[in-house]
Amino acid sequence: MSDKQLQYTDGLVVQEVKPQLKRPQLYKVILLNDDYTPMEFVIVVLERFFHKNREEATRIMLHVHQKGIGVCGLYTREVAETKVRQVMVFSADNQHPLQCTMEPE
Ligand code: TYC
Repeated sequence: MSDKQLQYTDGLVVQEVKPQLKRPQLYKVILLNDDYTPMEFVIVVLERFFHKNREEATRIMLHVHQKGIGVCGLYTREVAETKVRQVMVFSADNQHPLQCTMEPE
């Protein structure tokens, strides 16, 4: 999307303009491993807030369990912030220490 574009007015080429669309910065929403949150709870988090099916949720949960960290999905900033908040509130409400954070892609 970095090519210059020609802008047309009344059928005449009048000027070169910058492309008007920019892709938004995306953020990785990240889950962190801990020793206490039940595996089943993490799978439910991935199903409920990240719309993963059980198979994909299980794969991501096991990746985080084994590697210590893992990506749940890529989102624009405000969507990512909402997901992080939803996971943190849901975990605290259920007395689990599960940590969720975000970082620029
Ligand atoms: N390590 C946890 C256990 O053994 C499971 C777990 C997986 C916790 C992923 C957090 O983000 C996490 N019960």
